[in-house]
Amino acid sequence: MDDERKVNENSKNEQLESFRVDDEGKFLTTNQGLKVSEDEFSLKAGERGPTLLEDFHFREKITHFDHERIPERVVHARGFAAHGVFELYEDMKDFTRAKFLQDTAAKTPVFVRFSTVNGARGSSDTARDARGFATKFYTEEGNYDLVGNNIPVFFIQDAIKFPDLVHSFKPEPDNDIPQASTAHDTFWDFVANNQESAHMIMWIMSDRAIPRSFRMMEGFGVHTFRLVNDQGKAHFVKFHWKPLLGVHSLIWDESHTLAGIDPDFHRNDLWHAIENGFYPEYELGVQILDEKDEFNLGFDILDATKLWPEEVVPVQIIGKMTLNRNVDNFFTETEQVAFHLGNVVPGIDFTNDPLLQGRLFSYLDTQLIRLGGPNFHEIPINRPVVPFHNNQREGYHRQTINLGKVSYHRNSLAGNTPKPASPAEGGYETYQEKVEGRKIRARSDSFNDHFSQATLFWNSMSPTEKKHIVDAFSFELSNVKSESVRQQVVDMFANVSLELTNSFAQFVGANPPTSGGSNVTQSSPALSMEHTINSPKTLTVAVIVTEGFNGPNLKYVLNRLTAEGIMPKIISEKIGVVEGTNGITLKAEYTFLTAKSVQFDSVYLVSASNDSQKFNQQAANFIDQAYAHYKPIGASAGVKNWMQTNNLAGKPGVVIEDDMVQFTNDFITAISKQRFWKRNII
Ligand code: HDE
Repeated sequence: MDDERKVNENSKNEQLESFRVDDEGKFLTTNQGLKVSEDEFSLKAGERGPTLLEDFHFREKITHFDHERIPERVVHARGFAAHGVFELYEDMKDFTRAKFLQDTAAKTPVFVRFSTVNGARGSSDTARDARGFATKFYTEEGNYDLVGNNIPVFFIQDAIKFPDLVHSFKPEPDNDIPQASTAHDTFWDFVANNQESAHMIMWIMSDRAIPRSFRMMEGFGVHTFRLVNDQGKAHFVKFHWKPLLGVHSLIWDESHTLAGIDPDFHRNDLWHAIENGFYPEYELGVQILDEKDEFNLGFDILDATKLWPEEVVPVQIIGKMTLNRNVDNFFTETEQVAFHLGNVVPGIDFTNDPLLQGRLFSYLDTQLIRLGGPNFHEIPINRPVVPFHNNQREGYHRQTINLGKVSYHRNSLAGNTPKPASPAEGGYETYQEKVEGRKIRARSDSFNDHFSQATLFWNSMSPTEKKHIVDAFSFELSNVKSESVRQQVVDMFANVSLELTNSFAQFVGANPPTSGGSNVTQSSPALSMEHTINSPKTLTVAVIVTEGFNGPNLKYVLNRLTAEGIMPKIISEKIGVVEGTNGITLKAEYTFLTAKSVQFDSVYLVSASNDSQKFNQQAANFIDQAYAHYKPIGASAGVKNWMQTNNLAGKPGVVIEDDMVQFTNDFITAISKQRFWKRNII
C-alpha cells in the first residue's frame, strides 16, 4: 500500500534534475517548440512599415517579459539560498517520532534561505536588521520547515500585531523613505508604544543585526515547539543553529559603506564560499524542557519575547547541516521557495504561543498570492521528495495528471483510497493537549514583564558590545525627527538600564531619564559574541602588491594562509599578471578602484610602488580604514619603514615581518582574532 519513501542526500537533486534545461547549443524555439528563424526584427508590413499583430513570436516574447515578476515577499523580500544536507549525531527517539531525528545514518536534503526582513528585494545585504534563517528539510515523511531568524526572540507577542509592526518599520507611506532602515519616526514610535519590543530591540541594536556573513550567524526557531515521542509523551523544545565558524559581525561603519559599494556582500560571500568548497556548517541544537517545568523558568515559555538562557536549559547538539550546493537558478529556487510553519512531520508539534499560532495562518496565505494559486507545492523547489496523494484537484498551474474518476473521500470506487494513515502507519497525529477557556481577547499577565530579559541581554554584553549598542541607539534616534518619540524611547529603555540610556540620551537631544533602572543583575555569557569560536577559515586577506615583490617570501606566506583556509585576494595597480622576483607571478583580481578595505577581513601590505605616489596613497588609505575598523594588518619586511613612518608599528593587531615563519604564525593568529578592540580609535 505505502509509497516508496526512501530518501538520501541526493534525493532532492535527482528530483530537480528532471526539471533542468540546458539551452546552450540549441536552436531557438517558441514556447510551443517551433524553431524560430529570426529573433531581432518584428514582422512588419514593409521594411519601414508598422509591426503586424500576426507576429505570434513577438507577442509571445513580449507578453512573457511583461509577466516576469511576481510580488516580492511582504517581509524577508531580499534573500539568498543554498542546498545542503542534514546529518543527525544522536538518535532523538526518546523525545520525538520524527524519523529524520532518529536515524543517524540518514542524510536529509535541505534547502536554506537567508534573508533580511525589512528591505525590498533590491536593497542592501548589510542593513541593520534581523536575518531570516529558513530551512526546508526534505524528509521521508514529507517536508519539515524550520522558519527561524538569527535572533532568538521577537518584537511582539501576538501575531495580530504583526501588520502594525511591519507597517512601522517599512519605509514611511507618504514618501517611501527610508529603505531597509529602522532609523525613522514610525518604527521608534511603534517601539515606544509597544513596550513588549524592548528585548528584541536590544538585539537589533547589537552587532547581531549586522552579521559578517550568513555563514557566521546563529539561527533560532524562536517559538517554543513540542517534540512528541512514540509513546505520545511530549517535551517543550527550542531549536538552535550554531555556526561552526562562530558568530561574527561587521561594524556599523563597514556595513554602511558596504551598502554602497557591495550591496550583495552577503550573497557574494555565501556563493563564493560554496563555489570554493568552503561549505558552511551549522550544528542543530535543542533545548528540551519537561512538561512539568512549564511554569518553572520565571517567565512564560509561550511568550516569544523570551529566550531560555543556555546556562539554565543547556543546548544539546544533535546534528549538523552542511550547505554544499548553490542554486542553478535564483528565481525558480530562491524566489519561488515557499516556507510554512505548518509543514511539520510526525513528532514535531506546536504550542499555544500566539505568535506561532498566527504564523500558522500567514505563511500559506502569503504563498497563495505570491505564487499565484494553490498548486505552488508542485513547483520543483517546493515538492516533497516523497509522493503526495490526496483528493485536491485543479486550480491554476496544476501539473499533476491525476488518473481515474474518483477525487473524493469516502468512496467505494477506489476502495476508499487515498486513505488516512494511522500513527503506526506514519500518519500525523496532533498532540492531544488539554485546552479549555473562555473566549477572550487578552494577554496573559504572565506575558507582562517586558524588561527583565532585555536587561539580562545588556548585562551579558562585553564593554565593546555595549558601546556598539549605545552607538546604534544614538544613530537610530538621531534620525528620528519627533522629539517626543525620542524622549519616549529614552524613558522606555531606562527600564532596561540607566547606564544604557544615560550614555545616549544627550546625544539624541533627549533629557536623561528621571526614573527607571533595573534590579536584574544576572547575565548569560552565552549571549555575548566575545565567547564565540574564532577560526581563520574562509576569512579574506587583501594582499597589496606591486611589480617586483619578493616572490619566494610571498609565495611562502600565501601557501601558509591558504593551508589554513584563509582566502587571499590580490590587489595591484592593474588587474592581471604581477611579476615578482625569482620569476614568481601572481594574478591581481582587484585594483583600488574595485576593492575597498571594508570588503576584506584583513590586509597584508607586501610592497609599495616605486613610481606611483597615487598607489601608495591609496594603499595608505586602505590600511587606515582597516585600522579604523580594528582589523588585522600584516606588513612585509620591505614596507617596515613605511609602517613605522605611518605610526602603525607596535599597534594591536599590526604584525610586521622580521622573521618570515614567526610573522606568518602571528599574522594567522591575528586573522583568526578578527578584531583588535584595544586600538585607541576616536
Ligand atoms: Fe515571518 N513571514 N511572520 N517570521 N518569516 C514571512 O511568509 C509572519 C516571524 C520568517 O525565506 C512571510 O513566505 C507573521 C518570526 C522568515 O521565504 C509572511 C509573523 C520569525 C521568513 C510572514 C511572523 C519569522 C518569513 C512573508 C508574526 C522567526 C522568510 C513571505 C506572527 C521565527 C522565509 C512568506 C523565506 C516570511 C508572516 C513573524 C521568520 C508574511 C504573521 C517570529 C525567515 O507570511
